[in-house]
Amino acid sequence: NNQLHLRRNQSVLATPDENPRILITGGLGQLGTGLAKILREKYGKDNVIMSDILKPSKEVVEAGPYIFADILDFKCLQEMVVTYRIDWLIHFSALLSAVGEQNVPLAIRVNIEGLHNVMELAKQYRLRIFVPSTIGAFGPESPRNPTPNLTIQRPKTIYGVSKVHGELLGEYYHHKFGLDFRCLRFPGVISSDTNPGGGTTDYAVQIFHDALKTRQFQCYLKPDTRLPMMYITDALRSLCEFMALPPEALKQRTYNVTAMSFTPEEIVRSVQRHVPDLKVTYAPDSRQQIADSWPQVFDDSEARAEWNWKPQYDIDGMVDIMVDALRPKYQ
Ligand code: AKB
Repeated sequence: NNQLHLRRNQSVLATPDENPRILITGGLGQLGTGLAKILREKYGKDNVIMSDILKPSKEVVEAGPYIFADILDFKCLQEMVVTYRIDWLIHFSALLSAVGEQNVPLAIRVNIEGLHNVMELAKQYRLRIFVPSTIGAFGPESPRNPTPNLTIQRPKTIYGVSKVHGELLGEYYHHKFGLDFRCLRFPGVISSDTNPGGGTTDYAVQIFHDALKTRQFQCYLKPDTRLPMMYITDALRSLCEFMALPPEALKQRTYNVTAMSFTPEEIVRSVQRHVPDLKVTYAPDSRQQIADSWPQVFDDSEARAEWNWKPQYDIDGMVDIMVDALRPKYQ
């Protein structure tokens, strides 16, 4: 009954000819700024509201609407959804894998309580909601090479546990209340203009800064640790394509997406094509154990088959563009 009621309301409220108004939480993280840029080009500057608890730069404020939003404050979120007449919510606020292990209570509050707030809000106001998941939602018992869309998920980090919870709760709300929940499981994302923070895959971004700045890089993972990765342009495009699909085009609500898989040794070789005198040492720390429990190769064949997902960047293509983008900064 609930579902029928919701569906009926949705058809009354739907405004398919108008651009959606979109709220991005955790907008100042690695993915938010780039995503806002693409969505603003597509749907209009004022239709994309960025939010975070951080003080924004001048560029962020000039690029379009930016407001303070604490995802732990339900009333504040509710007020924003009503005031800006939000249709889609993109929920990026989260503590990543390595930093989550340093502060488990905070990770539980942000990643789980915060998620409960946005899910409830999306249900109440019939929002289309996107919550990213991750390769970190798998664990040592999952098949690791390749890791299929549907398999055992017993993650060993609080980040992974919170992401599995998000996947399951979103799918439950979809099934029970007709909520338009959408979720992509991302691999490590590599970007030049915004940095990741507190993840296990961050070494694959740091290497570019250190290689160009000092010609030296110390890697916190062993040379043969294989992990799935993706260049940010591919990651953001997968998200935009996925969000634009009509609900009836989705056979499921959670998909693996990826572009490549490499080890530290392999990315070092690729970077050395540009920085031949790069020297690398290896000093594995607690992040090694996390990486050893994650997928090595991610199987995204269902996203490819069901909504034509196709990445454009392989390892060398990604390295070329990263070096081009960052070289001027260190010259
Ligand atoms: C992390 O390393 O925690 C993230 C992820 C793969 O989800 N980059």
